[in-house]
Amino acid sequence: MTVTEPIVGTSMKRKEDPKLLTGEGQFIDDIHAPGELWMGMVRAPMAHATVTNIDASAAAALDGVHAVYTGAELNDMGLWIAPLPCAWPVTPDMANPPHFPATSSEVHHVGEIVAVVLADSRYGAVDAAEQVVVDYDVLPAVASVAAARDGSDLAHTSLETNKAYHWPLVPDPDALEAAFANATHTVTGNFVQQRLIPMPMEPRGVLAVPSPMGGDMTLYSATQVPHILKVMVAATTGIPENQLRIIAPAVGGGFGGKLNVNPDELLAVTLARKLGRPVRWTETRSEGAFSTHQGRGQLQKIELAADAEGKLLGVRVHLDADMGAYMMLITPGVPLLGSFLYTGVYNVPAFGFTCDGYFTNLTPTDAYRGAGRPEASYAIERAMDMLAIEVGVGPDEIRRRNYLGGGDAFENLETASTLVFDSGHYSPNLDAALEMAGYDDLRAQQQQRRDNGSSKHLGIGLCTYVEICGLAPSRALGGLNYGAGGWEHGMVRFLPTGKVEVVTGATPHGQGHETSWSMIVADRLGIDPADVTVLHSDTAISPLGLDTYGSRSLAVGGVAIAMACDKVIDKARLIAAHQLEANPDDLDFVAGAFTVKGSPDKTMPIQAIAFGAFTAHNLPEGMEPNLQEQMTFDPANFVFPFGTHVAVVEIDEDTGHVELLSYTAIDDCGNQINPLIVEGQVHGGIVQGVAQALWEEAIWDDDGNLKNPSMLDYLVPSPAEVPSIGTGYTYTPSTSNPLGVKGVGEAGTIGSAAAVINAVVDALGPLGVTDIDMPATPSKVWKTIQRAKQAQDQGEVQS
Ligand code: MCN
Repeated sequence: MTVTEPIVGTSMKRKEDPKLLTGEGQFIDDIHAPGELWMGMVRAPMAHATVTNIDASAAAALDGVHAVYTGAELNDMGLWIAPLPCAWPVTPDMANPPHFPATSSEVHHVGEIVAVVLADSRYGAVDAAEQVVVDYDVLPAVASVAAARDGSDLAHTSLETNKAYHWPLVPDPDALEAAFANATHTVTGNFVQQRLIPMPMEPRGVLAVPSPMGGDMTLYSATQVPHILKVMVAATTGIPENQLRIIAPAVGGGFGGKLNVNPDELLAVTLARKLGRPVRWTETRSEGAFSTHQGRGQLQKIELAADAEGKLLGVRVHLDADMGAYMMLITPGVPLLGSFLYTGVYNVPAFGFTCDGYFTNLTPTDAYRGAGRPEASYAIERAMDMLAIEVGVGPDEIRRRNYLGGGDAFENLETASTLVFDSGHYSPNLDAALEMAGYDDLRAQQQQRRDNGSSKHLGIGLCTYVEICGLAPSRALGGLNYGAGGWEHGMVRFLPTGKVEVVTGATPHGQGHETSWSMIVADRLGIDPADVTVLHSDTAISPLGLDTYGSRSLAVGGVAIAMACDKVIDKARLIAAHQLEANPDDLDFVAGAFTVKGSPDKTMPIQAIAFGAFTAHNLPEGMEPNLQEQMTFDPANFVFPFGTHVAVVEIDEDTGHVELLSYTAIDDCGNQINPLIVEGQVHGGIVQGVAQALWEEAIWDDDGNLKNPSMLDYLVPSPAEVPSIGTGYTYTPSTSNPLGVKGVGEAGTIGSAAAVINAVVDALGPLGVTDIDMPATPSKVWKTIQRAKQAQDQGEVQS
C-alpha cells in the first residue's frame, strides 16, 4: 500500500502501546532461563568502614543456597580484568579510585556490595544474604559535598583529598573581570541542587545466560545503553566482545538511571560464566534507591554583572559537585554538560565557569533527566529574576532586554561559552507563553490579593530555558575527553513482500521510537507506517549504536534513518530507470512510486522494485541485489531547543503549603515528527522538574544513611498533585540536521524547576523572602516565611 498524505507531523498513536497495555511486553522479570540462580547482595549498612571479617557459614548452610562469595574472594577469583568504567575522565589528573563490583576491604557508601549469595530462588537469596555476618571498623563518613569541601574527613583513605578534579571554562578571564568591574548592578545566587532518585516505573534487573558450550554469553539487562554496556563488559571482564550479546527487553523507563555499567551486571555475567548457569537479580525499590546512581547533587554560585538598564555584561559560575563515592560511567562529566549553558538564552559578553568535583561517602551520582542542564537553567533563570528585582523591572522585561539576537530569529550564533546555537527565536515564544498563561490578568489578581491582605499568596514564575542536546558531534565529545563518539546508526531494509524493517542503534525505553521511526520511513518512502517494523535494543540484531540519552535519538538516530531512506530511494531510482528504460533523472518519486515524467502509465511502486531487487533477475549491470541501505550519522553540531514555562502557585502563609495552580509551557523543538509523542515527553519532563522544585529529595543523615529510600517517603508525584498542563509550540527548525528537528525528551525537566521556584519566591516577595532551597516543602516554606518576617520586624525595630 502506498500513502499520499504526509505522516510526519501527525499525532499518530504509539505503535508500541497495545503490546504494553495488554501485558505482552517482556520485561526482565518476565524472562527466565532453565537452571537460573538468583543473586542476593550483602550490602554495607554504613557509609564508610573497613570490613574486618565476614562469616558466611550460616548462609552457606541454608537449603537452596548454591554459593556465597565475599568481596575479597570475588576480587581474587580473576573474574574481571579492570574496575567498573568511567568513560569521562574530565581532566588528565582526575582522581578515580578503583571501583570493583564488590569491595574487598574499604566500604565507601551505604549499599556497596561486600558479599554475594547465589541461591535457587529470589527469596532464598535475600534470606541467605541476611544471614551473612559482616564485622566492620567504622570510619568517619563524608556525608555531604560541603563536608567534602571542608576536608576534615576523607571519603577515601587512599586519597589525600576529597577533591577529584577542577574543571575551568573561562574563555576570556580579563573580559570577565572587566565586566564585573564595570557593572552597575550585580547579583549573586547560591543554590542547592539536591540529590534526586531516578525511580523509573520498572526497577533495574539483569539475567546473564551463558551458552552451554563455546563461551557465548547473553546478558539481558534493564538498560538504556546495551551497546555501550557490551563494550564495557568486554573491557572489564575480558570476555571477547564478539561472544557477548546484550538485550534490553521492554524497559519501563530509565530517566538516566539505567545509563550505567553497574556492579550487578558484571557480577551476573562473570558468575554465570564461572558456574556455567544463568544468574539473575532484580533490585527492590529501596535497594535501587541507594545502590543505583542518583542525580544532581551540586552547590551552585552564580554571579551576574549588568549595566544600568539590566543588560548583562558578564556571568560567573562556580559549582561544587557531589560525585558520591565513585566515578561511574559519566559521573564527572554531568556538571560539564550544563557548563556551557549558564549563559541561558541571553547575550552575555563575558563568561566564566569553574567546577570542583568532590568525593563523598554517598551513593555515586550520574545522569538524571537533563543531566547538568536543568541545574544550569535553574541557576541562570533564578538569577535573572534576582536581577529583575535589583533593576526594578518585571521578569519578562529583564529577559527581553537580554535575549540573544535581540529576541529576533537567528541561525548559527556563537555564544560567550563557545557554543554555536543552531537557531533561536525567543521573543515570540515568550509572547505566546505569556498570552496562554494570561500573564497580565494573573498579575492583576496577584495585586488584588496583596491589596486585600490575603494570606493565600499568588506567585507567577517564568523560565525561558535553552538546552543542548542531540548528543553529539563526536569531535566535540573528543574535545571534552569523553570516551566515545556521538554518532548513530540506522538501516532500512525492504523485505521481498514490500514490508520494511528498520534497525536502529537507539534504545527506546518509553520514548516511542518505533512509532516515530516508522513515521519517518513511511513518509520518506510513501508507504503505510503499519508496514514498517523497528528493530532495536539487541546487539545481535542492531550491532552498531550508541543508545538513548541526552535527547539524541531523533536528532541523530532518527536523522540517520531518514538518510538511509534517501539512499534506498537513490538505489530504487536506478532499478526503476533500468526497468522502465528511462533516464534516472526523468523519474519522479511521489507517493511511493517512480513515474516517468510526462508518461503517467510508466510507473513502478517501490514495493515492486524491492521484489525485483530480491529476485535480482533484471538489475542494472553490477548492482548488488536487495534493497537495503544503512547510514551512520555524526552531526556537525548539537541542537538547542528552547521554550518559556510559566508556573502559577498559591502559597498558604499559615501552613507553607504550595499549590501549583496552573502550568503553561511553550516549547520549541524545531520540526516535530509526532506532536502527540512530543506532548507526552513535555508533560513527563515537566512533572519531574516540578517534583524537584516541590517534593523530591534524597535525604541523607550525617552518617551517610539514606533516610527516605522508599516511595512512602520519597515523594514521587501522582497525577493528583499536578494540574493539567497547558502546552503550545513554536517551530524554529534546527540547522544541525536535514530534518530540522531538535530533541524534546528532557526539555520539560529543564524548564520547570526554575519556573516553579521563581513563582514561589514571587509569591513570598512581599513577606521579605528572596530565595528558598528546593524542594519547597510546606515546613521549609513555613520556616522561610517566619525567618523573613522576623528579619522584617527586626529591620523595622532598628529603623
Ligand atoms: N520527537 C518528535 N519531534 C521532535 C523531537 C522529538 O516527534 N522535534 C519525538 C521523537 O521522535 C521520540 C521522542 O519524541 O519519539 C523523544 O525524542 P528525543 O527528544 O530525541 O529523546 P530521546 O528519544 O533520545 O529520549 C531520551 C530522553 C531522555 S535523555 C530522558 S532522561 C527521558 C526521555 O527521553 N527518559 C524517559 N523521555 C522519557 N520518556 C519515558 N517514557 N521514559 C523515560 O525514561
